[in-house]
Amino acid sequence: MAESSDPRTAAPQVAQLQAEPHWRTLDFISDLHLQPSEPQTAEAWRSYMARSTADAIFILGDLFEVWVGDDALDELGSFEAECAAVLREAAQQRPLFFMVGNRDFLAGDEFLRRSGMTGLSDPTVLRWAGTSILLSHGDALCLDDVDYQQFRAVSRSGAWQQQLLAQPLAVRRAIGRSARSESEQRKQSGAPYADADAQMSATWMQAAQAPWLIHGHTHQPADHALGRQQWRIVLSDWHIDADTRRAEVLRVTPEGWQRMPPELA
Ligand SMILES: [Mn+2]
Repeated sequence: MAESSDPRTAAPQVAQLQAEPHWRTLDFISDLHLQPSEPQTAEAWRSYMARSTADAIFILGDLFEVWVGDDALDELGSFEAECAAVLREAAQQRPLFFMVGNRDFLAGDEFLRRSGMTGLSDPTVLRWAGTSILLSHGDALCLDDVDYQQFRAVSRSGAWQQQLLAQPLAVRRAIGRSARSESEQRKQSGAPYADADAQMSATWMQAAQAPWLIHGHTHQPADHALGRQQWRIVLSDWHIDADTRRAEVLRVTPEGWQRMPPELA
């Protein structure tokens, strides 16, 4: 069948998550790109996690700028260990859900265990309040980024990951730094970024029977109306420093959704 070879029309495997009956307020965040060199972003996130009034928080990928392996948690005083402690504390107040992104896809079971979060596969459909919300990081939808899709296919294989994780932590940290500077160079070169493919998004939503799709990754926060009562909602990245203040929580209740600054969420 010719159609099935086109990824745009191939239905994905969609995992399901049934919401708890008492959940009324759901928060969605992604693309915080937490890193030691951006302390203001990390502090805004820490403060939000400690104070949020949501019934559940969904972190849809790229929480970290880079994740080089769960053994980073064992390094005394590491940034990763500090962040896991913030999560563990917040997870005692409400359930936290985590989906990996393209920067932190090596975050594994040990990270989830230590941070008290439940892992979500990408995509997952959330059945909640009589509706269905499809959740994704969003990178798999950006089909025009052909080089990245090739890297994604290779890097999500168990063999590739085992080979990388067999390297000493210091070597992996160096690999992470060089991948990061490559991506900075690309950003500065002004090369255009791919957006979520419209056909693929529609195929996914149909497969999940979900009128809503929430994703991050593109750093282009917007509410896209796709049809009657159908929405693709793109989360904001977080970037706070001396000149920039970009950070948003998407809060969903049975009445609708709003984008809030993290200090008010
Ligand atoms: Mn991403």
